[in-house]
Amino acid sequence: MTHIHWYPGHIAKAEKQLKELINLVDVVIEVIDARIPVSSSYPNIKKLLGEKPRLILFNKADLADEKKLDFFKKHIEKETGFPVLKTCASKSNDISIIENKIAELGKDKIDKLVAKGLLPRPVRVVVVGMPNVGKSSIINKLIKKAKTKVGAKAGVTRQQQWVRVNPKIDLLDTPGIIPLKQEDQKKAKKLAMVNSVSENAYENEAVAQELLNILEKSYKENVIEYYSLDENEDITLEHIALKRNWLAKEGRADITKAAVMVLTDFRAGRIGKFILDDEN
Ligand SMILES: Nc1nc2c(ncn2[C@@H]2O[C@H](COP(=O)(O)OP(=O)(O)O)[C@@H](O)[C@H]2O)c(=O)[nH]1
Ligand SMILES: [Mg+2]
Repeated sequence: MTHIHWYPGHIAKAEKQLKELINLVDVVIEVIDARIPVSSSYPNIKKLLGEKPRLILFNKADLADEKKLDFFKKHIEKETGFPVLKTCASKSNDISIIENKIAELGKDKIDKLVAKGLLPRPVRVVVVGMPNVGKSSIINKLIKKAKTKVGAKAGVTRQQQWVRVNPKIDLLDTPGIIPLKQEDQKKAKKLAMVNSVSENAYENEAVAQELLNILEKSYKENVIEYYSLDENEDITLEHIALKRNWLAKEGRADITKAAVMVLTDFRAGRIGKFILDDEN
């Protein structure tokens, strides 16, 4: 099995940047890929946020196994004490629910300011998450209606802008990217499956076969049906390639092509709606 590798220097820098962004806000929106609700969450987030409230979004819910997703929603709400919303940033219009939750989560902070004799101000928010989970899509939806750029505030050193989403919410227009750590290879592979890891960091064949192994456990029927496989044969890239007549040299199965196709089909939700994390 190939190892997924990336660079500690980048991680330290990314963590520092993330911390700086979080220091600027009252509420953090953590975007999670609904297909891997545990593997795309950030283990260090509690430490990073301290007392700061968090809104958790299970994004790409349109690609996830709905039943299992409801299990994870309940589980994570109970574990964290924070609300979880299922979202589909590429389509639906659940934005007002997100806005209401943000205002609700930030209310305490604003009340405290007022109690100290300060003027009330909008709740400040940042969107964070691993690569490709839909952070920019969420930000775009939130700021679509909002035309006013509030402009730079003290402490914003880079090119981030505050955008007034509504009178109660100011959003940073740049997301915080959660760095990937390589100590947990199982998790790293699942992140690769959902395209959250740079393609240079892994080999398609290994990741695609691992994906098939996971699907075989919980969603065997979907894979057999989609690729018209024989029930009594193992679900392998080779088997899929032969069934589809993807052949390489000397009539051998084209594993390389099968790997690309399996990952592409899975990511587009063509094989079915799945969750790759275990419920326990
Ligand atoms: N099916 C589906 N695709 C989504 C959803 N949200 C985002 N995407 C797609 O996922 C890809 C990455 O989204 P993006 O917002 O750029 O992610 P970011 O890297 O976290 O900023 C894009 O192709 C989006 O169109 C969603 O809820 N469902
Ligand atoms: Mg982005």
